[in-house]
Amino acid sequence: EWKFWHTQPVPTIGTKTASENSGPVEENKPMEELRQEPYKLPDGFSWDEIDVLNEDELKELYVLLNENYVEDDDNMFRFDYSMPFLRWALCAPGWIRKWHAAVRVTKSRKMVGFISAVPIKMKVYEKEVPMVEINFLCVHKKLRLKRMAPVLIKEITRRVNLEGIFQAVYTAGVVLPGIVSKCRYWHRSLNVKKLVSVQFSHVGRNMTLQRMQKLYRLPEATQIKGFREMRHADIPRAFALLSQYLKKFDLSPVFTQEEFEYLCQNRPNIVSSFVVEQEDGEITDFISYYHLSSTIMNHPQYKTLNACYMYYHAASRTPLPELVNDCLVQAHLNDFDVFNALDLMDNKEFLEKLKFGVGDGNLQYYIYNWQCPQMNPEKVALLLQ
Ligand code: YNC
Ligand code: MG
Repeated sequence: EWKFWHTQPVPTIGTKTASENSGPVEENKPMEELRQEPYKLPDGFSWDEIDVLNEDELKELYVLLNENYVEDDDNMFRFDYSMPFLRWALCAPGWIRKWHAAVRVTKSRKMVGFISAVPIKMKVYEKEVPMVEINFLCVHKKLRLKRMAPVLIKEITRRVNLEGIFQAVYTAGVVLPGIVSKCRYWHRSLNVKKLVSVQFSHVGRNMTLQRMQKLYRLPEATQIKGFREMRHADIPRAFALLSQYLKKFDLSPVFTQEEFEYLCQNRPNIVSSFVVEQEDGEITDFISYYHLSSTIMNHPQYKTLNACYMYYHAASRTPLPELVNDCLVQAHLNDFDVFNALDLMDNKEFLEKLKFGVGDGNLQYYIYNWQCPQMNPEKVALLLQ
């Protein structure tokens, strides 16, 4: 149990940390003590820093993830991150190429493993800490359970430490030592017929498909006066709204306006963002979602589940359920099959009310090399892709 994780600076499973003891598990190492050579891979494999600005290399990463990345518990759906989406997620402000670490078969050059880091400043309780977010850890299906993942994790840690950063934030469906919070996904059906057909949803007892379709029907137009797509000129105000709102949480990013713009501006097929503009021109609310499809693995008719995920938001005037409902209307108009949201931030104010159903499985939030009390999902305000 935890043969690898027990060697890492994370609190052992089950330990409760008092808030006065919050802080690093181990001290930052001086530069001269850091390992200079990459960790050794099994014979026949080598490291490669991939260039995601290069279309061919990005395509290789796309294929690795499309065929081998995260699946649901029943192995029916697998994330299908698009190439532009991956480039967006991996090239957040401050990104460096060394942190896009791939493993290749030395002879054939086939890409069989990947892990990434991008910088992010985090607030954890009262402290602001420069960190990285770790994402897209993937080992080819044929190389599973051979202890390759610990090598990828140690190598990205080494490369991050060499840049002077000693903490990382990440999420995973699996339970590991060092949990900061346990969140859950909720799903709001938009295209009931397709969701039932691909067995994402089921027609319950005492239900019919028709009654279900009626239950989830949405208005054909948004309802809030002044609800519209976010434009470039709205960014300073939306940024101010979000920054203010994020302060009340215990785990939240601290963005610059540049980072906010990079992450939350409208990008076709990647991010959609909206604001509410009052009659006097004031921007009072902001909401966004990102586009992330899944491959439907064994269906004769449907190959892709068009899903979107609620991303950052900040409501100062419009009640949150109304704001999210207009977001659902938009997602439906844009042909998404399902709208997903986590139970973090103030999301419990709308989940049941807007007919979201709880998913199976949790999404755990972790911080590497940091101990602090665990928190409820309501205190978490970090959305990773
Ligand atoms: C996981 N998701 O417990 P023990 S999420 C972390 N995150 O270690 P092997 C994981 N650790 O128990 P496999 C993990 N999954 O012996 C497994 N582990 O201590 C641990 N799946 O390694 C596991 N992507 O190579 C065990 O297992 C050890 O071949 C076993 O590889 C695992 O991106 C994996 O779900 C996940 O591609 C690569 O199953 C593979 O199974 C796979 O024998 C499908 O590994 C895709 C998938 C994970 C998505 C994500 C966040 C990752 C965070 C990693 C931790 C980062 C730490 C911070 C580093 C920077 C620090 C600084 C500064
Ligand atoms: Mg392995």
